[in-house]
Amino acid sequence: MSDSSRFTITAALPYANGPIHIGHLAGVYIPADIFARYKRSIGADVLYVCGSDEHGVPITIKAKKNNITPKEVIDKYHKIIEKAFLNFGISFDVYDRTSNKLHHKIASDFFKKLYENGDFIEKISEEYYDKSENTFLADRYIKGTCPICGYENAYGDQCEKCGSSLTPSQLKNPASMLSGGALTKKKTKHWYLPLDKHESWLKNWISNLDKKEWKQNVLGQCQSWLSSGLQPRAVTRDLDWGVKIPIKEADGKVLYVWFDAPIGYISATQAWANKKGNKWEPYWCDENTKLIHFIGKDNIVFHCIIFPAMLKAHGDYILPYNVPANEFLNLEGKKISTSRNWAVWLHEYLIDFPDKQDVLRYVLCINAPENKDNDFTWSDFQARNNNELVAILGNFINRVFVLCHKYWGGCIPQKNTIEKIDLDLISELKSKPKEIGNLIENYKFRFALQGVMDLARLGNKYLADTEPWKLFKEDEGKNRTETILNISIQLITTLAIVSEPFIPFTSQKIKNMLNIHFNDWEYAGKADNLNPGHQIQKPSLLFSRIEDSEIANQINKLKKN
Ligand code: B3M
Ligand code: ZN
Repeated sequence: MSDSSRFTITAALPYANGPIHIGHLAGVYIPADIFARYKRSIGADVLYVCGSDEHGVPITIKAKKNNITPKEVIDKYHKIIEKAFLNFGISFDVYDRTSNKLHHKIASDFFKKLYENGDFIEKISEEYYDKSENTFLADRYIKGTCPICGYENAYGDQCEKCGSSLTPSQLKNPASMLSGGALTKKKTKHWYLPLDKHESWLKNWISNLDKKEWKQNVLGQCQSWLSSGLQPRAVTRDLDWGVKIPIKEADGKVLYVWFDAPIGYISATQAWANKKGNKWEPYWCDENTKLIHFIGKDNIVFHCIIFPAMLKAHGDYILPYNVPANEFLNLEGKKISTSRNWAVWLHEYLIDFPDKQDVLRYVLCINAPENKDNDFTWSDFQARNNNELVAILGNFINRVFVLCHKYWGGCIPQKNTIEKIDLDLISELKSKPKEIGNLIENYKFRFALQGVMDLARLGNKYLADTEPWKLFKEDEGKNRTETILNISIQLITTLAIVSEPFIPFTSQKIKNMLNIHFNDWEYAGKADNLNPGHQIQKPSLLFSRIEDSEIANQINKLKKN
């Protein structure tokens, strides 16, 4: 079952203005990681790309608040974020940053090409200006009420509640984030991407039949924008932090962060290629490559409308094949909030649970906000760990290893006469990996992970039904015991492979215990991967119980904020 196709998988570039929390992980990075790991294991050519988004107003606001430079902000958080991803086993092929020279050049050349093609329109308009600060107020420097949904804390470029993409002048009751006071207006010239001119091909493209596998929530948002009519959108800003605009009359202006950030996927790919001595073009210019953007729902318009319009205008690049956006994760019934510190930060989680990366990966996947907003609670986290990872997966594997060591010194026994109950298990063993793979292909990661756990459940049931520890005492029974344990070990081998996309640290531990070095999906489901006589290691602990006191501790910590 080898897959020769090529996938460029991107995960939204996090703003380097703060650390990463569980909402980021659940919404974007874990799903993308599962997809990338699975595709690698079926033999596809995968490039999993990400990096820090280091421009835009979120960065300069943070700098101002802390009385440091934007550069100090990004250097600090880029490191923290990169490390958190690494610690959680997010398997990026490259984690770049948009402050890199190469990115500035690529983004600036991208703009230049569109400019020279005449793909922009130029307009002089009156924009909000803060006299006391002597600066224009773009994007997140302005907050106000969303004209679409009425949310009171919408930004000048976007409402995070309903996802609408906005301009500052659309906001009701706009206020400056800098002085908080009244706003004046001042004339300025900007370059606009005429999205209205792209509307008709975008409509066609979105409603195209082979887009059927797009998620409903994503299609729904796209259709609603397209049906209300697209407007030209400014891609330049009067700011001094960002990618400088490569034309004379735009002195003192930079690219809008949402113009340069998605180009960051391309520059990260080029940075990777330069480092490895590989070609980058196959990942962005080959029609057969599938470009998949993993994002949160607030980024849909940028990845399904604005970036495709930019790519199309440029002409050298493929368009996204799919944009599987997730909804939001809440925490203990409330919206995760950085400003109110209502969040579980990854670097803090690791201090309290240093060896439980996979537990968090597991819980965030099995409960992921795939089709609707979902809630993370510490009590659910504890229950999933104790009742599922410990009691089902860990327990099954441990029992089999203990019996193999007790009866045969860790040597895999042979298979003897096969009975119906064995055949039933073998047939489930054969079919499940295909089911799990199909679910992953369709971005149904929760169901896929349930499929993995179902396999472990089947293993436990098989042991409970056959009771090999009772049989070993009789002569006849010895033969049966051998067969049952041989099949159980084969099942564990499959579990090691199919669990890898979800809980890679555990998968590696199981493979170490089994003394195996392969991870190809094609071996999953086989009942004869390991030969009789193959020596396995003593079992080590895969999961451990989480006590009530540890959970109470986490809840107290949250409530203190
Ligand atoms: N940094 C927005 C966000 O974190 C943005 C994503 C960029 S992806 C090109 O929501
Ligand atoms: Zn809104």
